[in-house]
Amino acid sequence: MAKNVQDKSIDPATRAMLLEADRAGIETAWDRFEKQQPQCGFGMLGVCCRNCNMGPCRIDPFGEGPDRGVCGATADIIVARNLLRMIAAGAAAHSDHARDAVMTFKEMAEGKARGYQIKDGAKLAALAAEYGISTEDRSPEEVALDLANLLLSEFGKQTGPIQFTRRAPAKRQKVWEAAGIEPRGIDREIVECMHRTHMGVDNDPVHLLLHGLRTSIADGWGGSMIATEVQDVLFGTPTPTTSESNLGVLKADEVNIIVHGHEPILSEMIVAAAEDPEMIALAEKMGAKGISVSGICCTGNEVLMRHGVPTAGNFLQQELAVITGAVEAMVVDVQCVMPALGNLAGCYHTKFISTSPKAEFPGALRMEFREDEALEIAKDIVRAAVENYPNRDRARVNIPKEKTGCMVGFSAEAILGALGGTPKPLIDAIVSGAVRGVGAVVGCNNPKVQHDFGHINLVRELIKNDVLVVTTGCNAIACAKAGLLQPEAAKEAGPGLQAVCEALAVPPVLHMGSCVDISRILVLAAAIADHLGVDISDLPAAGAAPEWMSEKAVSIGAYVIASGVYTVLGTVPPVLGSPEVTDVLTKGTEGVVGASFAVEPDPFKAAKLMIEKIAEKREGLGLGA
Ligand code: BF8
Ligand code: SF4
Repeated sequence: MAKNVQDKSIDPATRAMLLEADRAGIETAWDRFEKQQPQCGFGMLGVCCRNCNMGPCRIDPFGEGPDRGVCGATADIIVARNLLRMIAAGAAAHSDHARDAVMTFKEMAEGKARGYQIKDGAKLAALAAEYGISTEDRSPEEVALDLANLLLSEFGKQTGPIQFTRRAPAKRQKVWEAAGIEPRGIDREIVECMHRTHMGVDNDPVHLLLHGLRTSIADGWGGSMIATEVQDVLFGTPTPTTSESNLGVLKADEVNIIVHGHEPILSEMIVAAAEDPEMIALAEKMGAKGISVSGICCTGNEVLMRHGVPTAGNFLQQELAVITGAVEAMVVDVQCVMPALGNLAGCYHTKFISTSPKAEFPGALRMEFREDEALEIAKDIVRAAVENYPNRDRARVNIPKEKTGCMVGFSAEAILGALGGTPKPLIDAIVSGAVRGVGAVVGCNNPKVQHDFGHINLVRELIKNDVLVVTTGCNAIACAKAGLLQPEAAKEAGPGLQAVCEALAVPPVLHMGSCVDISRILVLAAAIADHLGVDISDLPAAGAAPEWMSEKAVSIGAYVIASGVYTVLGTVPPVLGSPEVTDVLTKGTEGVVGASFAVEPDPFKAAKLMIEKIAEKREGLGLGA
C-alpha cells in the first residue's frame, strides 16, 4: 500500500491520490512494483533469451555459470538482440499509429471518413511539394489522396530512402549513408529486426546495433514524422494556447471524460462530440453542469496542443484519475494504457471504454471506433459517459485541488513563426551566449524512480543554466504541472534565457507535443543546422529521458543519437550484462553517428552532463564554452 507517498512522487496531487488509494484499499502500479521486488537480475542486465525453444537461456553475469546459451550466443549477442527487439517494438508502435492516421487521411480524401477534414491546407500543399505532387487545378482532396498513397508506400517500400529523411541536413544524410544505416521502408526495417534476432541469424552485436539505429531512423524521420504531419493536416498544426494541468482539472459538478492513449483520430472526435448541444443538454438532464474532457498521456497532449483541452496527468496518474471517483468514462485506444484499469474501474462507477480494434483489455466496455462513422460513435461514447453521471458516488469523490496553468502548442512552425519565420533570432541568442543551447527532455514515468522528480529537477537545472528546453510526452505534462510551461517560469531561468523568454512572452520550456511529435524537434534541429550550414551533431544540444520505461522510448533514444544528439537516460536500460553493447552505446556510436548515450539517474548530474556537452559543442562552433 501507499506508504511513504513522499518517496513515490513529488507531485502533491499524486501524493494525495496515493493516500486515498491507501484508505480505499486500492492497489496501484507503485504497489505492484513493490510486489515485484526483487526484479529479475538477468532481465535487468538483458542476459536472458527466449528466442527459441532450446532455451530459455541466461548468462551468469558473475562468470561462475554458463557464459553462453544452448546455441552458443554470448551475453553480447543476447543483449544486442534483445535491444533490437525493443527498438522494433517501439518503432512499430509509433509507425502503426502513423499508418492508421494515414488510412484515416486517405478515407477522408475519398469522402469515406465523414467528420474529418483538411484543417491545414498550407501544410498539405507543403507536403505535396515535398512529394512532387501537382496541386494545379486539383481539389485539396485529390492532392490529399495522392499524398496518402505515397505516405502509405513509405511503409512497404523495399528500397529507400524514406522521403522525410531528406529533411535531415545533407551532412547527416551522408553520415547515415556512410554507416549503411539509411532506412528503406519502415515495415521492412522492423521486419528485418525480427528476422535478424531469430535464432541463428545475426550474431554480431555491432552489426545488430547498427540495424537498430537504421530502424529507429525509420521511426523518427519516418513513422513518427508521418504521424505528426498527417495529424497536423487533419486537425491543424498547433499554435500557442493556454490550458490547465493535473488532476484538479476534473470537475466536481460536470461529467468527466478522460481520453487516454495516443491517437487523436479518436480523441479529436470525443472532444467534438462533448461539445455537441444534444450531449450537453443530456448532461444537464442527468444533473450535471456540463461535460468536461481531459487527457492522460499523449492523446491528451494532442488535444492539449490543438484545443487547449486540459491534461489530467501523465502516465503514472492514469489509475489515480479513476481513484478520484469523479471520472464517468476513461476512453482509451492504444499504448501506455495499463491493463490494471479494468479491475480498478470495476471498484468505481467509471466506465473503462476500449475503442481500438487492436487493443482489448480485461474489464473494458468495448465500443469499437470506426472512421466512417467517427462522430456518431464518439457521441455514443460520450452518451455512455453522460448517462453514467447519476451513478457517481459523491461520498467517494475526492478531486485533488492542484491544477496549474500552462502555455502549450509550440510546433516547429509556431516556434519559427514566433521568431519571425526564421531560426535566426534563436541562433543569434545562442551565438551571443544568452541561450547556451537547447535541451530536449522527453519520455515517460517509471515507478523505479520518484514520479516527476527526474523530469522537473533536470528541466529546472537546464533552464537555470540558460539552456532552452523543448519537451514532449510525459515530461511535458510533468513540466505543465510544475508551472514550468508558463511565461512567468522565465523567472526560474538564467538571466540570458529569461530575457529572451520575456522578450518573446514564451515559457523557458516549450511543449512541442506528444511522443511522435519528437519529430517536430528533429525538424527544428534540422532548420537550425541548415541555417548554420552544419550537421545536427555540431549543435549545442542534448537530449534526456529521465524516467523512461517504454519500448517506444528505446526507439526514440536510438533515433535521437542517430540524428547526432547526445542523450542521457535516467533509468538504466537492460544492456549492462554486455560490456560490448554498453561500450558501443556509450562510446562507439560517437564515431559512427557523432553522438552516444549516457546513463545518469541523478537529474542534477544528468543536467551537468548535458550542459558540459553543450559547452563542448559551443566550443566546436567557435562560440566559446
Ligand atoms: O508516447 S512518454 S509513458 S504516454 S511512451 Fe507513454 Fe512514455 Fe508517456 Fe506517450 Ni511516450
Ligand atoms: Fe538459448 Fe540461443 Fe535459443 Fe536464445 S536463441 S533461447 S540463447 S538457444
